[in-house]
Amino acid sequence: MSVYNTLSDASKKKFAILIDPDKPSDEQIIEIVEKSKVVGVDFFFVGGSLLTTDSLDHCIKLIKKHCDIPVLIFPGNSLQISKWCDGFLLLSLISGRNSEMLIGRHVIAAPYLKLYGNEIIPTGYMLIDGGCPTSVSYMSNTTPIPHDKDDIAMCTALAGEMLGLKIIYMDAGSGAINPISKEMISKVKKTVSVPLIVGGGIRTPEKAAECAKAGADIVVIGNALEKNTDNLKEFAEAIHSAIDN
Ligand code: 1GP
Repeated sequence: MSVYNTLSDASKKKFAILIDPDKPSDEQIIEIVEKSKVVGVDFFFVGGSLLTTDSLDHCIKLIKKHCDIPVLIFPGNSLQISKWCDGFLLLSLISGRNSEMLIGRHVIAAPYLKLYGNEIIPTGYMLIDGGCPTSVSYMSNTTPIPHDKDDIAMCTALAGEMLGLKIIYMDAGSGAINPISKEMISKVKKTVSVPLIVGGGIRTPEKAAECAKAGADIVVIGNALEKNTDNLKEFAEAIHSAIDN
């Protein structure tokens, strides 16, 4: 089964853990992987707005050595490419108006992605204002969609789907103060037919459940599990048991 087919399987909500390969030690990665196997985490997303070490390959190989959970690259820039991943979220930053993020970086990455034979998932990536400047808004030099402008989010997602993008990722940015509102998630979900990923600033299982119930097909948790994996099981249960409101 392709990674995209797994992402699009609407029979249950999915739980993705974001790992910034710069941050955790090998022991921390192994701990999170072992716990993830027990509770049925669906995906690992690996990447970051800015990597300062040469650890992407190592991180992916370490995860894959310890589990069969698909590892997708969630790239912060065109250097974040690896032949070891199971899938690659080829992000077009459709909430912004920076042509480098819409097509420029893709031109640079495309021959390497072809060489490595990665499964490509064309992704409409939408930044939503999370109440504070985030690394991704600064590094991408784009303005996020305002937190309460549901109509802009809906039309942006719709345009992305019409352009042929296969998945929409709405992100308040890692460490956002305010996660994306359930109203916006719900309206975007009703507007598009492609799968919807939601992440950024989700710190509790209750909030994760709220996002999933509002319509997120895949909920991404990063920071909240980075240093403390105690409630990984609760996150998994909250997401996996959610059904659309
Ligand atoms: C950011 O959606 C991810 O791209 C995860 O965000 O680290 O805030 O959970 P957090």
